[in-house]
Amino acid sequence: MDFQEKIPVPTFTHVDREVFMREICPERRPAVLKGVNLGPCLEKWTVEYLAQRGGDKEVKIHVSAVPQMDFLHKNFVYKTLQFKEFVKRASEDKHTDFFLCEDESYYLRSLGEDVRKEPADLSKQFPDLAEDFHIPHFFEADQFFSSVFRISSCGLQLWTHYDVMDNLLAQVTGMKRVVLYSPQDALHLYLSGDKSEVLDIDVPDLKRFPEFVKAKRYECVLEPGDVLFIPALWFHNTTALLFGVGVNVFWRHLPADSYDKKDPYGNKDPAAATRALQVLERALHILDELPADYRDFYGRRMIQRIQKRTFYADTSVTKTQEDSGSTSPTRQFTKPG
Ligand SMILES: O=C(O)CCC(=O)C(=O)O
Repeated sequence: MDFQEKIPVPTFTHVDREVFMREICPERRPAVLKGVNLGPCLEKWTVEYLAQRGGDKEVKIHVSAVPQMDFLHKNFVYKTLQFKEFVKRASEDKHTDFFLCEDESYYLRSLGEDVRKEPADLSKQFPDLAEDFHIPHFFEADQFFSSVFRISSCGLQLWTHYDVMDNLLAQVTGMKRVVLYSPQDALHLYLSGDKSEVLDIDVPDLKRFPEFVKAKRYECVLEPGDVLFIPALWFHNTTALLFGVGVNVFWRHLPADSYDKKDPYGNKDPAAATRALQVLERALHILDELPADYRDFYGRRMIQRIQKRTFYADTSVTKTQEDSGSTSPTRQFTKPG
């Protein structure tokens, strides 16, 4: 991995709600928080304890013959197991009971009761375990969106994706490598919806993905008790270095009505972004009325207009007198009246 420099994610200790809200959250950059009080889960959550307290609740899991899950070629299957059986299998390297092969990998991203409508909430789906996990209240109670179990076999790698809400990823047991990329590197990540098509981020196919080298790679290894702040829109790719249990907590940091109302995962684009993308599609259809050389010319002008109007700082665009409209992007946003 010598094509990209690894930038360490900064670590903070003794972070309380005030410090988080004043110094960390407004920076809109990932941060590893150490020493946050996560409750007795840190001592209690052994495989045996989890199996006993989580019991026979059925969970829908990802199962894959290889540890690197590939959403493009769907190299995994969805299966249902009782939580206690799932935890047992995820914690072992070789299985006597299996779906695909004896060394298959398991991953749980827990879901809400009605998976299409309700976000996951540990206190509803796993009340006996939820009481061991203290959610760090670094946001207002009414901003809370979901709390999600992330339980992975050793080696399990989850593809690079972004979510649209702020998120704390708490590592309770095990260790996890997390690689992050800034939203400003979106154009270097070969996106397909909310996911990057570059699956092997350590040995990428640079013939297919030449721009990937330009993406700045931020990296950290989470140990038990560590909490990673993943700001909305930051891309993240996780690899479990050991079997491990994590919980992530999403909250709405934009006004509640900015979000898609039918989004139990917290990964649908905000309503205004969806509308803007739909309008862009319409604009592109209108350009189809023109010959190719005109489409090219007006397409370039549209790109320039978008860059000037939306990018924080853009040194790659030559500023011209062409656009006399407001050009300074701002962190404030205006909601439609
Ligand atoms: O921990 C993981 O495996 C994935 C975490 C994740 O995707 C998230 O925190 O949004």
